[in-house]
Amino acid sequence: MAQGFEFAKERYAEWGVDVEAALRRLEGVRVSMHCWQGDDVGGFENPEAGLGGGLAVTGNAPGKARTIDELRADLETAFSLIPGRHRLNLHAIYGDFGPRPVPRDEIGPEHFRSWVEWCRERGLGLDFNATLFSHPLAQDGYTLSHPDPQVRKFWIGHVRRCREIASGFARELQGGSVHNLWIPDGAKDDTVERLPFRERLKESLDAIYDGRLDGLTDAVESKLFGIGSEAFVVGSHEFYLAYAMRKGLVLCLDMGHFHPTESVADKVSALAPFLPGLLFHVSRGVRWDSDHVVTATDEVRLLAREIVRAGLLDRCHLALDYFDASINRVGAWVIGMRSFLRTLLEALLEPLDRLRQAEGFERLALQEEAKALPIGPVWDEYCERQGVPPGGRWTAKVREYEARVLLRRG
Ligand code: RNT
Ligand code: ZN
Repeated sequence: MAQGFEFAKERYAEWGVDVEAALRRLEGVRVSMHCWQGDDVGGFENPEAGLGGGLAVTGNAPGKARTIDELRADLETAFSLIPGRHRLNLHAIYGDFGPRPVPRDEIGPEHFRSWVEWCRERGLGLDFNATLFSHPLAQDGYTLSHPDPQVRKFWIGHVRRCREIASGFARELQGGSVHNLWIPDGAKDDTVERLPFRERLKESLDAIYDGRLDGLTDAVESKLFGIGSEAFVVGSHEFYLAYAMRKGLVLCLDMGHFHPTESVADKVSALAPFLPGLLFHVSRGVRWDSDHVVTATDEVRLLAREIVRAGLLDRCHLALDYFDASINRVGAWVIGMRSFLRTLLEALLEPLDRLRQAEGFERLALQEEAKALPIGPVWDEYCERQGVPPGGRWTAKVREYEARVLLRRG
């Protein structure tokens, strides 16, 4: 047993918190870990093609995964250091395509069969994302809202196939599957036309979401700005909020996709009464939408708390979204997953009954005192029970993997 666990349990009990119940809840939480941290959003379609869509990865830490086998080995190492059973989040460019290139509007379940097997063997769920960037037909900045109907048709075909593929994941694996759509469409500088782009996007989405697919959760992701789309983003928050409400889709909120002083946590209760569910891309924007590795920042802790306080854990899909190549990429995954899970544990350990009963200054006072409750030993105990190293001991494993595998990749 982790040192101090019994003591911590008693402290929480004094505040009316059942630690064992919190640990059981945490065990049921499945976070979707994004494959793209492992290879700087490269994928296996055409690894030479540069990253597009205004996404940027900085850094050149050695050992980037170059093949599907390398990415799987890295994922496996990361998952072995993360407590609990989780999900994998794939982008369409991560298919097992074989030697011949497959056009994006021709990809199918066969290109993801080996991923399904890989996940099944490891008890992982699988989520999916259409890839509408890093492609010649996305180069001029527009995809589903493109003025050329042929370009729109190509991308509609791609996303329709992606939904089918994800629905297949839901049939084959536990826990359904989320397909999330994010597109790069927008303009670097002041545009004359805005409405026609949004009308075309709406029309394209109607052609994509023309019916429900079994086990599939459809999510759409908005953005405020991107590199190269500073002046105009077709798929803005208002656009997708309206669309999701009308079609009953899940709305994806990426923590880097809002004005810096906007609270994503506050949006949870504002949106939940109107939408079937919410998907979060947990990310860390440093001064801008920089996609830094997730850490236990106030924003993330507030989000976790709000989801738990509002009793929405079961209606929320939780996913990570960041890409950092300046540090060991496996370490980057583990830091983000462990930090986020720990913020969820912190939220599950909140003395909610006491806080709800408190009034006036006491409400604030108790919230402050509760911040000093001893979560450390409870987290360590959870890690030990889940068979992963507690505390900071996991970093040695990543160092060892770096020396044995990553540094030998050349
Ligand atoms: C881009 C969005 C999107 C991507 C991934 C790779 O700003 O956040 O979710 O990060 O699809
Ligand atoms: Zn995102």
